[in-house]
Amino acid sequence: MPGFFDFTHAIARLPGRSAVHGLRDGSGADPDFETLASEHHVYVEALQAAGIPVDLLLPEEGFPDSVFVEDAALVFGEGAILLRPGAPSRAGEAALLLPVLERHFDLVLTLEEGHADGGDILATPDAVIIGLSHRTDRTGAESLAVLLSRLGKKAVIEQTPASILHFKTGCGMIDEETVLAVPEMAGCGAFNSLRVLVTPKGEEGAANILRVGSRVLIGDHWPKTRDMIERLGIETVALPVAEIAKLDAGLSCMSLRWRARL
Ligand code: CIR
Repeated sequence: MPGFFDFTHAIARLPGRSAVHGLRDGSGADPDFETLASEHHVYVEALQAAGIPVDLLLPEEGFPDSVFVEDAALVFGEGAILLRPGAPSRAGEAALLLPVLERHFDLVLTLEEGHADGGDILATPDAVIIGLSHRTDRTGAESLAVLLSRLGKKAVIEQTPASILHFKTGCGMIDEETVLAVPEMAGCGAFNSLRVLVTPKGEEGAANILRVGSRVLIGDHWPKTRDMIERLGIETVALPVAEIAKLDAGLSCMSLRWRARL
């Protein structure tokens, strides 16, 4: 029987040259475009190697952060939801995804009020956790919870620690019962029914892993976290993310993934 992470489809968007001007906290250096593009390429190949066909969209130069498709929509076998990204420069990104979502889904719902970024949404087998953050407000979270109920999903609203951009910047699912989390999020109430593994000291940046099929994709400079996951008997795939990380991004944000219903 297919498992929770056995996705059958993914959507990603090639980075445009403008991606180097994407949002970031603070005034860090721009990433190098060629390296960022190669990191994206390796990422898409890793999804394909996990058996997931990727619908690869063309770059959108007018939206530097549009390579991070996860933030503008939510996708499930039951249907898709167009979100309302909380950063003003990203507000138009949801509309860009509408055509591709309409190609893949019979049902596309739209968040009509407030703000919510997909990076703040962690889907677990029991519930969809919505993290309030600098990008996701209570109005957006509550409206989203209503839309999720139309897809048969239970939503739980939680707070993201103020120092963390998105809820999933600080956590990611390792398997159906286990979440990897940074220390500040380890006690999160929404993780009560999950086993929580905490990122080793100095490897907090590793938390945004991506489970696809039987593998966990992880940034390539987090050896202790990688060992911790492999000791559970789970295969890991280490990917280069140094340039993408300069834009406060990790592995989940570069794709939308779902399992189509038969
Ligand atoms: C932003 O600040 O919106 C982008 N530079 C990074 C978005 C990362 N998205 C994610 O973790 N889901």
